[in-house]
Formats: sequence, structure tokens, C-alpha cells
Amino acid sequence: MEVKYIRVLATGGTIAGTAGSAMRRDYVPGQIGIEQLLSEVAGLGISAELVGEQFASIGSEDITPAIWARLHHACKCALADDNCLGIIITHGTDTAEETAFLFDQTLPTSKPIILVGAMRAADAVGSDGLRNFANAVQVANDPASGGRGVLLVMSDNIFAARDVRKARTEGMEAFRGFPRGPVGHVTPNSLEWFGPPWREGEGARFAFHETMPKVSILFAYAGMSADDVALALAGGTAGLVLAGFGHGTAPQPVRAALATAAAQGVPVVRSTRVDEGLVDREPDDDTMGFIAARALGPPKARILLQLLLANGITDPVRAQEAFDRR
Ligand code: DAS
Repeated sequence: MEVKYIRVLATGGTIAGTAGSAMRRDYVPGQIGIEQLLSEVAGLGISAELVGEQFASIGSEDITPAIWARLHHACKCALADDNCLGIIITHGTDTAEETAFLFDQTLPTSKPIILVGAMRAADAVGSDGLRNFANAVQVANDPASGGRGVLLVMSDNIFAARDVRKARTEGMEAFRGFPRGPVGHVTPNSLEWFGPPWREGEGARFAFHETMPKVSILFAYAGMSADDVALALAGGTAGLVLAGFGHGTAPQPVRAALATAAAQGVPVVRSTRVDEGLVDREPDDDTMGFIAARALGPPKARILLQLLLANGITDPVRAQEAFDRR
């Protein structure tokens, strides 16, 4: 009988970072290789079979579509192997929510796929990496983790890709879920789900494309003018995401310029710059041709619009349906 295993794909980040001294404030991400991480994990007495592969050794601010493409292919191969129980991706925390959401939309939900990172470097006092990793193994080992889309495990919490966002730059409780909080609680020796799977048996929602159309995010600020819209369009953007005020608003001239862009076939999504913000449809969206981002923040709204465009979906009604889906 072949051994069942968990695939561990390492990309770097603080979970693999070192400072060289506990007294140093700065550190270099992506210094510890996957073999070293797995041998430290072996010392914890975890019984799972872990098979690692080093994909990149970067801070996640340097993640690229090419790395995403290789990682996505590796996930597909692992999912297709009957002996693979699940996948853990070690990742920097800065763009973890974007990788999680992109893969959430483009991979089937059959087996657990978990992103995990750390807020403290591996050699920092009170480093959280090993505990977060042990927690991720606990989640990947549980068949009940399937049917929930891609998950992110940090600070004993399990978040769904659609909800999770990095909300703090310091401290281990750096992630929050919105509009849902954590969907489960995990420790190296316990696991509790707060509800049943919500995407059981679901295939990939969109085909993955390494090269996706350019979509720009316009960050609203007091005194913003329509020049920002013109600049983005001149730069060849195929879609626009407004990181607007409050409920996704912007100064009147900006809204007018966005409506003109939408009428000319450049889809416009209204999201908000407010961290925990819901942007629902309003009557003007029908007349101005806008799409409401709902609970997706600007970075994830951008990825969803890219996926829609890459998959040939430009009709605002169909696009809105994708933003409405949980
Ligand atoms: N170095 C940053 C990154 O890789 C931060 C981190 O991992 O926490 O995203």
C-alpha cells in the first residue's frame, strides 16, 4: 500500500526568515529551506508524512504570476494524486490573502489546501512559525477540511480565503476574517470547525491563466480628480477597481469618468478603502454600469475582475453574480 502524504510547497516569507540574532529588529525572509523546516517539524512528534518542495525563497511582496503559475501547476498535480491528502503552502503574510484567493477561485475544493506563514522570524524569541505549521498539518490531515475552499492558518485560527485579510503589521494576531471571522480553531493537538463545509464537491470556479489582463486599483483620497482615471486608462488597463471611501464612493468627477469608462467597455468595480467594509449594489450602479465588490477588499476584487476578464466574462450582470457568490 502506498503511503498517504501531505504535500508541502515552500515559497519563503517570514516563516522561513532569520535575523541571525534575537536582538536584531530586521530579518531576511526566505532563509530556511523546506528540508530544515521539515526536520524541525519531525522533532515535534507529528505523525503525518510530509513531502516538501522548495518553490521560491522570497518575501511575498515579490510573488509573480510566473511563481503563481508553477505553484498552481504543482497543486493540480498533488490534487490528482490519490495518495496526497492535502497541500500546505508556506507563504509570506503580505500577499498571502491574494495567493489564497486566486487559488481558491481556480482549484477544486476536494482536498484541503492551506496557506501558512508567520509574523516572527524563525530565530526570533517566541517565533510563531513552527506552531502555525503544526496547526496547518492538523488541518491538512482532517478530511473535513475539504469543501471549504483554500484556507489560511495563523495564530490558532483558520480563515477562509474569501474572508481573510492582513489587518496588522505587528503581533501574531495579524489576520482577520471579514465578513466572517475565523471558520475554525486549531492547535497542534485539537481542531474545531465552526460549521459544515460550504463548498462541498465544487470544482474550480475559473480557469487559471498565467497571463491575466491588467486591472488597476484607484485609491480614493480627499481632493481626488478624474486625472487618476485617465492615467490608468492611458496605461492600458482593461478593468478598474475603485478603492473608494465608505460604501465605495468617490468625488463626482471621478464617478463620472468611471461611468464613461464602463460605458466604453472597461468594467468598473466599486470597493472600499475601509478595512472592514461592505459595498452593496445601489441604484446608481445600474445607470453607471458599476459592479459592487460586496465584502471583497480591493486586492481580491482586482483578482476576481482579472479572472472574469481572462475567462471572457465582461457583462456587468454576470460579473456581479461572481462578486455576490460566497
Ligand atoms: N516578509 C513578508 C512577506 O514575505 C512578511 C511576512 O512574511 O510576514 O510577506
